[in-house]
Amino acid sequence: MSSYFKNRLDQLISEYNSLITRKNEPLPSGNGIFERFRYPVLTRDHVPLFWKYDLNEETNPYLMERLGVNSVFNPGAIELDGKIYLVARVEGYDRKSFFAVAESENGTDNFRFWDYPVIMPETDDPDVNVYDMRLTKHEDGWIYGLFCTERKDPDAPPGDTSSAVAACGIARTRDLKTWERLPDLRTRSPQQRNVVLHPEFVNGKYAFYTRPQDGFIETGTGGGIGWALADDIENASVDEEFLIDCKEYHTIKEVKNGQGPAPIKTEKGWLHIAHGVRNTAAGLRYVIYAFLSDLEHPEIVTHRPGGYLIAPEGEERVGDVSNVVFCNGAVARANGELLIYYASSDTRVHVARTTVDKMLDYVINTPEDPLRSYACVQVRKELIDRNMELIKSGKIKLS
Ligand code: M1P
Repeated sequence: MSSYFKNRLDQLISEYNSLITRKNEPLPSGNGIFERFRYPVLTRDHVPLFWKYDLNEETNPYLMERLGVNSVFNPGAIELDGKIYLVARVEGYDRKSFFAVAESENGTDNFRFWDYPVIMPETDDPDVNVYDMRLTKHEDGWIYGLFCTERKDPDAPPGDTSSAVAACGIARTRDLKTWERLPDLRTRSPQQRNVVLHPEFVNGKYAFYTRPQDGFIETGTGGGIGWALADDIENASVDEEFLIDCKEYHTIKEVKNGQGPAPIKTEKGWLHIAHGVRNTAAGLRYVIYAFLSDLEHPEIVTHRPGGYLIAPEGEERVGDVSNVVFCNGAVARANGELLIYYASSDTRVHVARTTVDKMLDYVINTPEDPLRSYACVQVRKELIDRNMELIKSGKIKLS
């Protein structure tokens, strides 16, 4: 082995090992709702060297990257036998995404990819791109992975090489290793993204959170979180789809929104984490929000805290698609801890740590968005009034 090759290999190995063994730590302060962590939990540098480099000096004397990885983001998340698994969206330099499993003992650091990415079978109509898997441990005993499958729009006019059709791909597994691909979900909407399987049967049927939209980018009359039931998962098809959480003028979800992970069952209802998109002069801004729905009727939203839960901050604001945070994976642990995995700017993955109890307090006690500046000031004034009483009575001293 030449000294050049050896030195370069040693350096790559040393950088990789220090990254995947680095301890993560919660950042001080925060807003009392959740805590951020100092480092992202998964980045493109977590991808094993042997996925990118040809390690044979004879065929790669310069030890070049042969198959670069552009980004690692938008993971589904699940806990199995006490370990946390992320099924991440890994995007090659060629812009195609694929899924890969990374595991960690504690869910906040030392995530390590398995040796091989997921080999996701295709249907008769091959996917061009697959991404954003939502994992659901369903009461039927399977673990389902629902994801976006994207293909070129067959009706695109000549010369249009970007129009695409997005649909919901469905696969199931017992171990995250072997995946059985089922037919894509059929709905009346021309496009679907951000489709999520509810963990329980509803009226004996499989229940889906959908995101109907008219175009690939433009949502048109769709764009909110929908709800639909299907008799069968092996040939899933829904007729009626109605919106349970709509996009709304001059809010964090003015342009569109979408369900995040499968909702979490709590004693007070189903806890949902979702993303909302608004327009700005600098382009779209994606934030993460939360809401609660009824235990018996998951399609009925009972609490809608106003505004966002997580918005991009600091380095999170910059990346391939800047000013984006997006969540499609969360894990509620037996000790009450809730780990929310979110990606920033379509580039890397972070964790926010909270508890189910804190989130219930948040969704139940945060005022709804009253939708007008005057009404928002009234809500804030009521808060100030209540606090002023505490301050004036001496029960709270601010200095
Ligand atoms: O680029 C931001 C996000 O855009 C899409 O989300 P939505 O369908 O709500 O617009 C998805 O492609 C998602 O992967 C991406 O993070």
